[in-house]
Amino acid sequence: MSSTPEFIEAHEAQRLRGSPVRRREDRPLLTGDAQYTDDISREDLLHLAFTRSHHAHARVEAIDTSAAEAMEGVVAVYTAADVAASGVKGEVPPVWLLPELKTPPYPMLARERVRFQGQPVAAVVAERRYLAADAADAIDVTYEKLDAVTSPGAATTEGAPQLHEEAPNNVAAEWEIGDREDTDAAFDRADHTVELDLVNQRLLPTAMEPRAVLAEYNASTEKATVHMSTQCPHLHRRFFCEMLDFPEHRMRVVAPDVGGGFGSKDSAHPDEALTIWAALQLERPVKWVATRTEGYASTGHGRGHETHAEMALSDDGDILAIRVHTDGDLGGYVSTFGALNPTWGYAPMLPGQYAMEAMHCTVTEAFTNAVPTEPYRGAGRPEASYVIERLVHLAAKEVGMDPADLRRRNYIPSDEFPYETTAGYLYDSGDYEKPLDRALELVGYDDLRARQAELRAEGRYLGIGISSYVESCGYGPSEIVGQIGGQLGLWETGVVRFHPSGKVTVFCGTSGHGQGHQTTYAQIVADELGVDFDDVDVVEGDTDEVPMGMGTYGSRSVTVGGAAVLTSARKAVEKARQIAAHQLEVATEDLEFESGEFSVTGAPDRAIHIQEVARQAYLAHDLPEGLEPGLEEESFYDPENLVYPFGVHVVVVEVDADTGELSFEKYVAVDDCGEQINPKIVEGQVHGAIAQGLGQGRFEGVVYDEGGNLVTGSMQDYAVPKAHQLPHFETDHTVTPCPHNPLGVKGVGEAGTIAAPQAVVNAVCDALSPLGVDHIDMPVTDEAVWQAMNRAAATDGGAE
Ligand code: MCN
Repeated sequence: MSSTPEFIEAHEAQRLRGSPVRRREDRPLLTGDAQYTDDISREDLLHLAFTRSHHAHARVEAIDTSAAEAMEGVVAVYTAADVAASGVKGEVPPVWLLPELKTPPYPMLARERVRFQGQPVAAVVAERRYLAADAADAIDVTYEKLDAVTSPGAATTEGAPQLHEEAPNNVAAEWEIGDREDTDAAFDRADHTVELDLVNQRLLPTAMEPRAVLAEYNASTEKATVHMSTQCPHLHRRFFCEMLDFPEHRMRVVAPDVGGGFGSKDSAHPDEALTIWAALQLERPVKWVATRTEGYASTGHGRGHETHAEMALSDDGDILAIRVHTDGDLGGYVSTFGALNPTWGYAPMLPGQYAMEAMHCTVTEAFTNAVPTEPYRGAGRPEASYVIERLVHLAAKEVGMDPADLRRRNYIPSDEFPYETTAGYLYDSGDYEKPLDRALELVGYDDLRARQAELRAEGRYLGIGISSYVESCGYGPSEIVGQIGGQLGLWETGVVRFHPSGKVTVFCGTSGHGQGHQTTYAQIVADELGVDFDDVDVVEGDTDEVPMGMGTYGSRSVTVGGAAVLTSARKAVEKARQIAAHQLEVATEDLEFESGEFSVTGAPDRAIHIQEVARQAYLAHDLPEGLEPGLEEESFYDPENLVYPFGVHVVVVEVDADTGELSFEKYVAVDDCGEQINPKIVEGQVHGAIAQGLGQGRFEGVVYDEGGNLVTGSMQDYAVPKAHQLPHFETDHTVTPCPHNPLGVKGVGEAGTIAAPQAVVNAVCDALSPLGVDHIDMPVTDEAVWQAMNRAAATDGGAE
């Protein structure tokens, strides 16, 4: 499986790190041997289905469950009253708290009121899946319908329908960052200002397998086992145990193959918890698998920002300051991580790559009658990057500079890192001009500008969109996480276990679901120990096997998890060194370690391989005095700081002057994620993320109608991009190592979703700039382009 020519070459050169080793996890995924949650079955399995609210906002007046209960094969029917009677709290725990954040209860089953369409109101457990669904349909809920509001801006204006008594005007929290006075002063001094109202639309996570849970309870051992499509089994175990008042040491959570998560499987949802609760009640295995429509109507949505943004500039094109207000859409309740996205996950990254004197951002987090929002690939950073890069595009036009030149002029100089931004984050390392130069070279920027001018003379609209981004990922250290509201630590664990035969198992608390961790961690550890790549196996995603862990999200796995397994490998080498020295009867300082072999300095023939040392460690017949038998090490790695990957993406589009039809001509991405462990996987991650980013820029967007009905409730209405609709991606990279990470790595899993949306919008606005089109909200569909062209024609905005 791993024997690609590159692998053989890398292997012979004893350098797995940095090599494009083929992913060892792909075979089962590609041959149909993968096991997703819904593939798992049990003999006495029961199926659960939900009755969900048809209304976005209503009082629940009565629930008649009699018809469902009378159906043969229905085992149980539950409402909020049953949950209450069981004595459990059953509320989704908000895990990111802000000062004075309002956190009204988010129950597993709606109590007296529903606050979004799709909220679970009742549940049926039955012998068969379709019977459960039919019985759930037979439950008759009497509602008193209430007015709904689905825009965060509208929700906080006077007269809007009110969602929670605890949150007057639907305000969950008011939050700010930066310096208001300095920012205002910079604006007062500015030669130019630009401003923009924009919407960063809600998105639907579209994993191959929607959310799915199989819960079992063994009354004899009093243990619960939960197989679920999760990105973080240990965190989910904690959430569910808190919600269900269940002892944490008796619950095992396992992630089988997970067909994508994109952030939506790192939070606790009511329906998953309710399924586990039902299994505990019935003492029989219970499975719930969301249908696609059900998933869209209940899985945490992404984004949902409405923003007013301004930038102040000097005549020379220096960015002086930015001033931003964002209404962040929390949806009907505060979800697990919902409060983080529009605040700490977003606003500190608003300055982007640019040195500026001041910034100030205020955020209103609002309740709306929509699915609660959660992290979705990028989770705050795409929104920030979108704001700053759209402003920069407008600023270049305003001061009459080429947009590439304006960026270059304002980049934080490479010799000023680590650099504390005006928002207070400490960027670790950066060299922003390099990816810009490379991207412009790859796209043929100067020639393109010349061609654009020629085509314009012919009435054709070619557009070049630049997106220059920096993002923050690999969250930590835990102390800072705590200071900014996180009710969790963001360390990671890694265990390196030698077996007596010399083979190695690595355990890591991250939980890969498409990112190639099995391959990546094996590369790191095999290199460090000097053992064969195929002698190292990797285990993730099982709370009984991996001692502790925080999971995979926020592009943290390689920077935090990778550092943890590296640290443990290093510890194992140090313990092995003591045993080797004892065996060879020399001092530890007299030993050299290379390619797995300990040899005596100056006498290379006197040597012992680490895999033989492992055997000795377990035989334990002759160990140094006081040294414990065995060769297994564990580390909790808590990062020193976040990491700050960056890059430049450029897209070239042409807009049909008559129809508004948009075609992609070229897409170039140059990313810098520091040292790369596996360039092949990095490229795959960049490709997948660009596809998602272009999805947001061009095709996708949640639509609620005025009554709060989810119009884009199926894949027929929600436009996930298909391969043939996307351009060829030309990728390259620069390498600026992270100075505080032992591997020199930065995360890459979200880069494309952060970079791509504004590249598209900037390209379209660039194309239509002769018509005076300055902004089009995403998704930039052909229709949206056509409408913008018509509006421009109607107002004669074209005179430039
Ligand atoms: N890598 C590397 N060198 C680096 C950085 C990364 O070689 N300097 C490679 C490694 O092989 C690693 C992979 O890139 O396994 C991703 O690493 P990292 O950036 O640490 O991201 P995570 O593994 O923590 O993955 C999380 C990230 C996020 S936040 C989302 S959302 C996301 C994503 O990854 N969801 C995905 N990629 C996804 N890919 C798939 N197939 N499915 C998802 O749901």
